[in-house]
Amino acid sequence: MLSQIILTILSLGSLASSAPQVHPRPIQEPPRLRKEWRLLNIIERQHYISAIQCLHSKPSIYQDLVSSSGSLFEDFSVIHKLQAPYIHGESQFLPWHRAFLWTFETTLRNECNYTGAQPYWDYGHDIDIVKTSGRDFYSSEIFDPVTGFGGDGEMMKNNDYPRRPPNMPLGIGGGCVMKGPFSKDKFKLQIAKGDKLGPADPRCLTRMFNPKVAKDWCGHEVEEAMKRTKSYKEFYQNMQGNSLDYNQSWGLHVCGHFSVTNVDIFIRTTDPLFFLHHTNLDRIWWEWQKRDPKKRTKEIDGKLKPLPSYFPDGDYGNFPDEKAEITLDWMVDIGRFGGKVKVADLMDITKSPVVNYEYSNTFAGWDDIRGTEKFKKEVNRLTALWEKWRSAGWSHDM
Ligand SMILES: [Cu+2]
Repeated sequence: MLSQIILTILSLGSLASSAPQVHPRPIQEPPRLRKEWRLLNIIERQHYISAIQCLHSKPSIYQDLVSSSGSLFEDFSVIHKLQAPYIHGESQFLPWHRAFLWTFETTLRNECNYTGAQPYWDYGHDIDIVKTSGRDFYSSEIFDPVTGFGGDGEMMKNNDYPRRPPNMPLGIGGGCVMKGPFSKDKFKLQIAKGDKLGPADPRCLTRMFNPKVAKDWCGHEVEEAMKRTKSYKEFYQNMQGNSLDYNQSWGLHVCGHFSVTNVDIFIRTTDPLFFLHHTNLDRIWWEWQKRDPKKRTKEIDGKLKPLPSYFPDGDYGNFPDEKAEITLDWMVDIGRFGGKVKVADLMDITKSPVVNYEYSNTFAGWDDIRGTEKFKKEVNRLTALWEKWRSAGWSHDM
């Protein structure tokens, strides 16, 4: 299967594309400002969710290659699925996903008249609230059934899954998402699971909340530790679990996925929260780069071949070469939507010839007061406000 996928990847360039590629950067546009989900107003939140639903209503352009893809939205799972073993647990993880997110955001705008930017989910904010006010992580606004992505999946008797990382506790749920815009009556998926290309596998979106992963790995102290790392190598390895050994450390990447959702790495993109989580990782990479911009907008290294713990049964053939390291000239491949993009062109998000965006500051000022009385007051004020809006059926204009 994998050698077939490799051939597929290598031949992608020669296939005719029926979707416009998203680069070069639309220079006439101002930089897109990516905000934290909670800093979007209710209307903006609904526009984003409608844009995802719109993308999911448009026919796939990948069915000749992956017969199970049911929509343009699932085509993004195709791109991710075909390359999953080459873009996780190794050095192109960050630039690849940066280009992927830019392509997704641009496609929402081009195909579905979305006018905003890709939002991110700062789960560290939720952990702050958990620790300060005692509120449950899963009563976060992000899981609201009306203004957010809905909550957990139905409780399953057996929710174990193949290749569960050692020491990873079982989550709660595992069945179809029960409420909100992506529940089983409103959101139907069909892309084949794992590295399979077909046949279509009609089903719902499932979720499995995992409070232990959230508590241990989603907090701001993990983000802060990441930002203190000195080299790109250390940074990308920490983000994906220290030494890539799940027994020692899961890291922020695992936190965002396993605290909530899909454990199948090939099709994680089927949960729209994927895009908010990965945008958060991209934000943290950018913040790390900004601490020493001269050096870190040029700094890229590390092996292209993933460490074995990511894909223990993966057969890599000769691609990529065992010892090959990423360089600024390496091309990331975003398939029929994004084409091939040079890593050098992805390193500085404000000066890139391809991407053009910035991040708004998350809950400005919070970093300075965390742990103080003032902080506690602010958390309680926001929590009360949100509860009030929610119980009023969101009738207030935020
Ligand atoms: Cu990924």
